[in-house]
Amino acid sequence: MRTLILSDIHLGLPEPFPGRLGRSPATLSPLLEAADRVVLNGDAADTQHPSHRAQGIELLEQLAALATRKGVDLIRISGNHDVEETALTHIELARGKILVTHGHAFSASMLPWVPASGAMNRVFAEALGRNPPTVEGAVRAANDAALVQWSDERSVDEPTALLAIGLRPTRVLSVLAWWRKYPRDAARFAQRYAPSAQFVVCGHSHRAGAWSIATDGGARRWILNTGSFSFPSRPHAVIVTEEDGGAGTSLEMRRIVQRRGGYTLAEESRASSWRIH
Ligand SMILES: [Mn+2]
Repeated sequence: MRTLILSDIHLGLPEPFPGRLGRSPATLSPLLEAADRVVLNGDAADTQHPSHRAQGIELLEQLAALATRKGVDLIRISGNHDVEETALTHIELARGKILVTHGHAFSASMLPWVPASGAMNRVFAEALGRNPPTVEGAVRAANDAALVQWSDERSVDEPTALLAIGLRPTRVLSVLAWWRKYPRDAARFAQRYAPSAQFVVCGHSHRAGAWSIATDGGARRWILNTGSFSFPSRPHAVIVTEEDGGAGTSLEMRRIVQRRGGYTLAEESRASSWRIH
């Protein structure tokens, strides 16, 4: 069984940067051929964005139909841009050794630079206190908080928010600090809610990479972040291969490149592969 994990595709959001392929079922099609099942690990489409939701929902439905035609299982995990009842909060692979979740629940503040951040953090803290102390409880609390952003007119427009960051150096610093601590937050989240997870596969921060993190008094964990399809990030995929009969599981992290008008996996990289026995 081969599982391909992608995140932060943001279907429905316009791509204003030249040289980037648009994100559509057609351009994503080659990736659907790379696995038996594809996990959309959050922010697959902007289904909560007041002005992009119709387009996001339509493209997502087309992608699901394409996956069905190709015989690929498509699994959806909620992100903060696509909070929905029908999406999962997370999945576990290799008997709990791999946790796959979007990542907006990792820290007390999911987007410290947006104007609604204070209100979002309050809703998150309150829901965390009410929900069971599980991955699902924590992600559901983050989902409640995420919805606050989409009801705040000042917060919905991401490019405007990015511009605002650029105009205010203190905000740049807050984003950089948040980026820096994000892998550690992910490791702490796993330590607390999914202690048997040796790997956390996430997205959300739009910063792709692999980090090995030791939490205080806890085990060392790999945090694998698949980045984003939107500018300025570079999209990556994590491929999990579970061998028949439970002999072992391997993980691989690959860049996604633009080739012949579509998105496709880059050549194998030996530096970014792991094995679980
Ligand atoms: Mn996100």
